[in-house]
Amino acid sequence: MRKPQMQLEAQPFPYEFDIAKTALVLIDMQRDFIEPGGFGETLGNDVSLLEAIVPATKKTLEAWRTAGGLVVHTREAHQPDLSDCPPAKRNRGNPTLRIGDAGPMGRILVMGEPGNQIIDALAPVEGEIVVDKPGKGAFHATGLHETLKRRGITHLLFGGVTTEVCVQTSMREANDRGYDCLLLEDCTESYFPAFKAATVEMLRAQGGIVGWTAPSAALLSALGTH
Ligand code: C5J
Repeated sequence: MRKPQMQLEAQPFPYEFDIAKTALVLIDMQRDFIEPGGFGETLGNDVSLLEAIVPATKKTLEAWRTAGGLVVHTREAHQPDLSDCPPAKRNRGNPTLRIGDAGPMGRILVMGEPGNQIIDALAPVEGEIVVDKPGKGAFHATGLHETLKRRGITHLLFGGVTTEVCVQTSMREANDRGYDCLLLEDCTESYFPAFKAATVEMLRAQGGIVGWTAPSAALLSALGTH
């Protein structure tokens, strides 16, 4: 049975939401970012930092599913011919393997490859939305806004990786489209802890200029799950 209006303790002030109008959006919890041998590691990052959020994210996902809430999973994923990957993206940085190159988990950030899949612990189940996105933001070239509007979704709870790149971009895109957004602080991570801390601060600054932030325990408590 769905409770209508809920409130959870958040910063900069309590966040009110209705489960029926709210989606949990998990950004890019993919092997390519979280497991050794993927894109994250080829960029020179320590992927174990990201793996640390999996238990809290799994617990949150399971509680949200039990409450009957909509779940959206995104994957940063390109077409095999890379027609949706501009050179400006592919050539950026100095990775050992670029997008589209063959790595230990298949071609880096290419749709359908083993490394491009969401990690087993958080794998989507039937009825959940899976969005393949060619950019950092979940709304760019995906049709996600139209899908959410059709379902009457007005509020978004964000988790995923990395905090200051795809999560922050998606949350800002969502804010500009009129969604009330909250970032679950322990369900998101960066390869750079200082970047995560700064992102959490800046999103909720100035009275919640982009949205709210809260630990997942606050959501679990609002849902009556412990
Ligand atoms: C990055 C992402 N960091 N999912 N992608 O390139 O944040």
